[in-house]
Parts: sequence; C-alpha cells; structure tokens
Amino acid sequence: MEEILESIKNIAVEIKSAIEKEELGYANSSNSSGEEQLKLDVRSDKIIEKELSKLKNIKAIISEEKESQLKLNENGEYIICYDPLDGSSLVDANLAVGSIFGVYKNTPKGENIIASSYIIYGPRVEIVFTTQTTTPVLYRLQNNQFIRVKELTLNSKGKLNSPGGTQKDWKSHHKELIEELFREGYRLRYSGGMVPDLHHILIKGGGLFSYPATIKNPKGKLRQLFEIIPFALIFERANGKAIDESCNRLLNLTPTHIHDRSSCFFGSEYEIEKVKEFYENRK
Ligand code: AHM
Ligand code: MG
Repeated sequence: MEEILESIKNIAVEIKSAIEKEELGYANSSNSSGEEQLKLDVRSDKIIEKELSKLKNIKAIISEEKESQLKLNENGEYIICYDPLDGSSLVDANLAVGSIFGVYKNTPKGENIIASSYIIYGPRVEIVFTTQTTTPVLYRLQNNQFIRVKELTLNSKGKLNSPGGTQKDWKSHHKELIEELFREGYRLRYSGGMVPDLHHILIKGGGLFSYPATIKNPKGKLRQLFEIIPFALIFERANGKAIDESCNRLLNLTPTHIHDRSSCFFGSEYEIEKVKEFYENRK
C-alpha cells in the first residue's frame, strides 16, 4: 500500500502542474459515457497510467476516461479504478477539482475494495488515503513534499447539505428530504465537484452529500467503481455512512459494467438516518 500512496503523491504533483500550465478546451474525443473529454482529462489519465505502470503489484487499471481495462502485470495483486480529473469542467471557473482512486483485489466491486484515496487540487494540494482497516489520513503538499496532517473522522451529526442533481428532475420525496435538512438549519454547500464537496463534509465533521436518481438520470450520475465505492470506503472508515436509494450500503454494490452508475448518499449517522426516513419504501 505504501507504494501506491507514494505513486499517488507523484501523480498529485504532476496533475497540479498540468492544471496550472496546460491549455483548457476540448480534446475532440469523448469517453465511453459519451461525454466530451477535455484536454486536461486526457492528460491526467496519461499521467496516472504512466505512474501506475511503474508498480509491479498492479494487475490492471480501469479509468473513467478509458473504454475498457488496461492490463499491466499478469501476476499483479490489485486492480486500480480511477477518475483522473473529476469535475474537470470546473477548472475554467478556477474551482477545486480532484482525482479519485479505488484499489480492488480480484473483481472490482464494493466488497473487494481494500484501499481508496483522493487528491484535491484547490488553493492547496491534499491527499486523503484509507485502507479497509485504517482511519482516513489527510496529507498536505508543503515545500514539495507531503506531510501527514491528521486522521479524518465524522461526528454523528453535521451542518452541511450538499445536494447534487438538477432540482427540477428530483423526485418529490428527495425534494422533501433536502427541504427538511434546510428547515433543521443545515447550510447549503455545493460547488459541483464531488471531491471538494465530500472533502468539505469530511473536514467540517459531518453533513449530507446526495446525488439521487432523477427523472432524467434514473441511475444517478456518479460512477460506482471510480467515484462512489472509493468514497464509500472513506466515509465508512471515518465513522460515516454511505447508502444508495434502496438504503443499501454502497460497499455492497456490484457493477455489471465498469461504467455503471448509482444514486448515492454520503453522510454522518444522523443525516443517513434522515435519508432512510424519506427513502425507505419509496422510490
Ligand atoms: P465528471 O466525472 O464528468 O466530472 O462528473 C462528475 C461531477 C461530480 O464531481 C459532481 O458531484 C457532479 O458531477 C456534479 O453534477 P451536477 O452538475 O449535475 O450537479
Ligand atoms: Mg467524475
């Protein structure tokens, strides 16, 4: 695991530099979900592929920006699924973006994730890394090296409400859930980047991030292997909870295709109980 963390540190430095120096704009290609790729998506994907290819322990990598898996070492132990630059369309607005990694043993699915990590490129560059048995640790880039800052744990109740998706497409019970949290005094904190929005909740000690199934996107928007399952491990290891609209643990998700999506709710204990109140027996 140390090796993978070291590799993620190198990736963070290289992608940060690409974000600062490289030209924005489209790459004239689209990914397998049919979304137009930005030059920075392609560049970040190449940086991660190059760094992870150096590790003998990696059997294959699966990227949000690639159609299928890329085999690396026949005898490797791990499969790493990653989103190279999540929220890349926010770079032109100079908002924070991130990279997300899930380390899987055998078939990539919720119960096989053994470690996960994300990098946040904001005013500062930081990494959060966790394994199946440890508490997530925050590292910060200072003077060209990453220093360990602290462990991240959530309180049983938070104050932030981070509701994703287009509001006009929300189902009525979802709208009621979000309104109930505001009535209880929760504050709106939504940047449109999954990494900074979830990081915000982790740093402030609690709250709810939701990206529901909507009328337009009946399976939600966010991808199971690259985005949802890695964050589910981080939230559970930080004493939080992570469930889908059927109120099942996101760590029980088994995708049938590598680019499968799911509804998702990440939060501390109190907010996830609220989700259950509004979602149980209603879809
Ligand atoms: P991307 O992987 O194409 O960048 O999309 C994922 C992003 C997430 O970071 C964020 O939570 C979500 O899309 C925001 O979607 P919306 O604008 O519909 O709220
Ligand atoms: Mg993404």
